[in-house]
Amino acid sequence: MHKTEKKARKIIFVTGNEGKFREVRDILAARGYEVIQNTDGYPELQEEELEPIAAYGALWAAGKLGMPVMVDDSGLFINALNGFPGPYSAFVEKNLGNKRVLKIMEDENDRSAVFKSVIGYCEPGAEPLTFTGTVEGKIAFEELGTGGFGYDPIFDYNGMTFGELSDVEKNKVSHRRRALDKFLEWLDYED
Ligand code: ITT
Repeated sequence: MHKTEKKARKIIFVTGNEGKFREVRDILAARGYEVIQNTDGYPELQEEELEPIAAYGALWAAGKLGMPVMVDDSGLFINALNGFPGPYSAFVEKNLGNKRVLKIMEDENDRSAVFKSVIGYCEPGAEPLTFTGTVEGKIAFEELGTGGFGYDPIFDYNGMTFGELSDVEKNKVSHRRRALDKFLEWLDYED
């Protein structure tokens, strides 16, 4: 069965985040996959690591929809804050926002941070798989740029924030791109 699914080269992506969807759609389109957004959501486990959250979400959504699905659980891990906001990134973005994060970081000399994206993929009745991508950068001192979404304006990668990059430029180097490269390697191998 999953051979037929693969040949259709359509992938259901369960996410309510338009920014993630846009990036995943563009990256996978370039490799011949059509990504269809599903906004039904899934329960997010409370875990310190993103992998079990993505794995459970994909398993749950595949069971509910009865078809292969992917999810993307991601987060920003700031070293000076012991990895905060990490798995709480969505909550922090919604309730504090970039300005408050910058405020917390005001007196920190160690600005290093890691963006992480974990793609969870599951076919009904099978075990979920995860593919992890990371990118290292620095927390900027102010919000810069209007591109991307979420934490992009405060994540400095080699002297420019992700918010200052076009989607095309961000998609060449991002944590999401790196996770999707691993996912694509697996998908293409399975074909
Ligand atoms: P779904 O769970 O519906 O996919 P979400 O926005 O709740 O969407 P997460 O639980 O994975 O997603 O939370 C990740 C948070 O980190 C969220 O606030 C995102 O906006 C932010 N984030 C993830 N990837 C990002 C990126 O590439 N650039 C900037 N912020 C990002």
